[in-house]
Amino acid sequence: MSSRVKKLAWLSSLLVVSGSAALIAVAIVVDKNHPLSTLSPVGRQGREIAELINPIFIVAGVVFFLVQGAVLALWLRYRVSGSDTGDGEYGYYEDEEFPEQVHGNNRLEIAWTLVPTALLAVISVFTLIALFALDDVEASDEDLVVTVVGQQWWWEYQYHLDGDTTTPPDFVTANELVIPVGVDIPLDIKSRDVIHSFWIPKLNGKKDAVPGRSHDWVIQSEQTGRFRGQCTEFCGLSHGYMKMVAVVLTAEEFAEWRDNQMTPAEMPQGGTAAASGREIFAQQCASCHVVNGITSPADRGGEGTEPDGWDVYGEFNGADAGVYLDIDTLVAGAAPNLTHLMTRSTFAGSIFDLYLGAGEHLGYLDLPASGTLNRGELEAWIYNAPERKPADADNFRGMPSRTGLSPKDIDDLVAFLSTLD
Ligand code: HEC
Ligand SMILES: [Cu+2]
Repeated sequence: MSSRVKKLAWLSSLLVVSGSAALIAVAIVVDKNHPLSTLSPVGRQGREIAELINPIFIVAGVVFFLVQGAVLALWLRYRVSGSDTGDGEYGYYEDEEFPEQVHGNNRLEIAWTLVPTALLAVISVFTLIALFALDDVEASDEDLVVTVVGQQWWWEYQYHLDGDTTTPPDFVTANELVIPVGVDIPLDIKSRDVIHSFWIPKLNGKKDAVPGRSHDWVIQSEQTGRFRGQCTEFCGLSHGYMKMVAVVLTAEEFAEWRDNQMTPAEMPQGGTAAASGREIFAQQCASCHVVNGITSPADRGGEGTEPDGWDVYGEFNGADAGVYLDIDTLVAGAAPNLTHLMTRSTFAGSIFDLYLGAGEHLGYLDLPASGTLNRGELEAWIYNAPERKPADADNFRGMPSRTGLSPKDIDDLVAFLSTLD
């Protein structure tokens, strides 16, 4: 064997060994406290997944060490170790010392076929049991079904309090999926444009949002709190910024939140900053955003007519186009419903906090009254959203910039938005 080949052999063995060591290190330090960790579930379905991962990981770990150990042992045992011949080549066999050459070994081959087959068969039984358990809905008094609509690059939630997803929703919100604790909430997952995937790791696994289809899923949490999620199907430019939060409230808090979400916004009093903000909103924002009780069908081009961009959105709405073109459904089809913007703790695909230090310190329902508005971020967003989050507003993806607004316009707009609690 030439010394070059030998060096290569050394190098590759080294790579295998250090690579394995690195993998083990990663596996050991996997951060259970990470907000997106599946290894510290708080929901029934999430636990189901973790209980499957742990034993399989142990079995896979044993197999890993056995195989790597065998590779190492064979390498050490049959390593070429002749003496230097002085001509720059060393470590080759003389013909008579060549190890005995064998071909085929039935017993070994049958063993290494049967053992993995048996292992995988056992794993698949448990996997199937878990898979069925994941979208199985436990009966409860709650009729609520939430239609989750993914789109580039944020999530919309349409609440159907009677569980009937074929009728218009009772109210619509964005980015933060609010649910009561301890109850299975069925989800009906859809997409308006491309394939996305809905994933709140601590509560359940991933479920794809596919245009033209409706996927059933269910979510449950045994604890109150805020749990982070992330779109996990690459969906273009701002895919990485397409996040969401599941907010789990007690039954009483949930009822309070729900009743508030159903109340339309009130017109600001004349002469205030909020009132002039509302006027700017009607001109600059209401073609996309709905504020129940304040924006009107005329803002979006009037009933029966298709405002600019509707054809585009209608097309992407696919089978659901009729629903979104119906002004009474509260859904603009293009932008988050802002009726209760101030009740959310995050905005723009949950990448910005709407309140400073929210989540850790304040109760969710106290945010509008006692939270400190993240004013700088909100103003920057209104002025030039594509700079804060890459988007393609010319093609109706994301929010356009409004750099024509004066500082006073922005102040007024924020004053108006602040009334939306
Ligand atoms: C062409 C349609 C369009 C117009 C016009 C528009 N927006 Fe938006 N807006 C969007 C879209 C789409 C999003 C979601 C963007 C994202 O999260 O990536 C959004 C997000 C927002 C959000 C964050 C909402 C949330 O819950 O995440 C606020 C606040 C907002 N817009 C305010 C305004 C204001 C104020 C105006 C007028 C100055 C305006 N928008 C004009 C389309 C529009
Ligand atoms: Cu996505």
